[in-house]
Amino acid sequence: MNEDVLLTTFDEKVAAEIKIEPKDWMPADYRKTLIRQISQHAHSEIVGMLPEANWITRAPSLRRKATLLAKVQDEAGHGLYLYCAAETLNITREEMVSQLLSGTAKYSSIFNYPTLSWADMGAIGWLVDGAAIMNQVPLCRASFAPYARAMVRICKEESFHQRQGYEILLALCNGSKEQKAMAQDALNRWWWPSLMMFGPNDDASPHTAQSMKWKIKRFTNDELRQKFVDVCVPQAALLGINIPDPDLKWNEAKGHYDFGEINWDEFWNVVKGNGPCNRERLAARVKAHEEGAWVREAALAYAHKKENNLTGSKLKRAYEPA
Ligand code: BYC
Repeated sequence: MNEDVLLTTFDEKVAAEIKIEPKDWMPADYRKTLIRQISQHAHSEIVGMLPEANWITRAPSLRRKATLLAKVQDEAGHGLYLYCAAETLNITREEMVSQLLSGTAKYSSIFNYPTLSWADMGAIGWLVDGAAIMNQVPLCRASFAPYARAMVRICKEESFHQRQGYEILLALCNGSKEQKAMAQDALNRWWWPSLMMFGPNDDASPHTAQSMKWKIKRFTNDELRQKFVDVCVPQAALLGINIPDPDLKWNEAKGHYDFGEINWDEFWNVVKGNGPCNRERLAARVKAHEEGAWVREAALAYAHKKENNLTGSKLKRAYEPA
């Protein structure tokens, strides 16, 4: 079939909300955009394990430890579903991982900030997972089927993560003066980086317009950021702590909260690799990859052995009398 016909069929499917499967024809740039977004998303899940893993051994109770452990493990699972979804687009896991480890692939800016107190586990669950849900629920309707399918399960788990974080903060805010101050300090440090998770403003976002046309993204970065601010304000009020933004106020005419200007210099600085923890995060991933080499080799050796055994038993069966 000629390329124009294929493109028309593709556009019609997207317009009719028919999902694109890996074996369907797709424009080269659609494939490229998906590989970029899904692999960066997968890397974010994997690197995102590090700031919270930092607190597993220091969780204040066995219940909190078990919950945090389960949450961090869920993030690993999310990374794996996403790498699998990206692999259907004709890129290997090895290629993606090597892009992450060499620093050529991005991952979410948020994971380049340090986790300084136990309250940060609460703030990450509430704000970081909360922002992730806001961004990811619409991705369950992404036009590329394997991405959309992966997002359904991920979102269910993220919603549990968000609640465990909020519950940590609720406990701290109903605790001693010092505990409440810890919660406030965590909100002060995580609020702005959480808003940055949604990416640059729409007028500075090179990919949004096309990704919206392709129905990969269903809302723009600014639309999602606004929804996030709107849901967080009453949640902060319930906790009794203050969002660190003097410009935050209800705008009756818009039916939304106005909020202050994000520090975009800080955002781009972190994205370019110069945030407080970028080097530490990459070094941790490189170390884990190197130390895990024997596991990969053992798994491969086992797979080969099993393959040969299977061939052997099939051969044996073939010669057995009926
Ligand atoms: N950090 O044109 P734009 C999670 C890059 S949650 C770093 O708007 P797009 C988790 C962008 O990649 C976090 N880089 O791009 C939660 C692009 O650079 P390239 C992960 C960012 O793709 C809790 C450039 O800036 N979530 O996993 O249309 C615990 C221009 O941006 C950021 C996802 O990945 C950022 N914050 O929109 C553990 C969700 N923002 O590629 C884990 C899926 C932008 O041209 N991804 N950039 O070099 C998306 O929805 C979209 O990719 C984004 C950006 C909204 C993030």
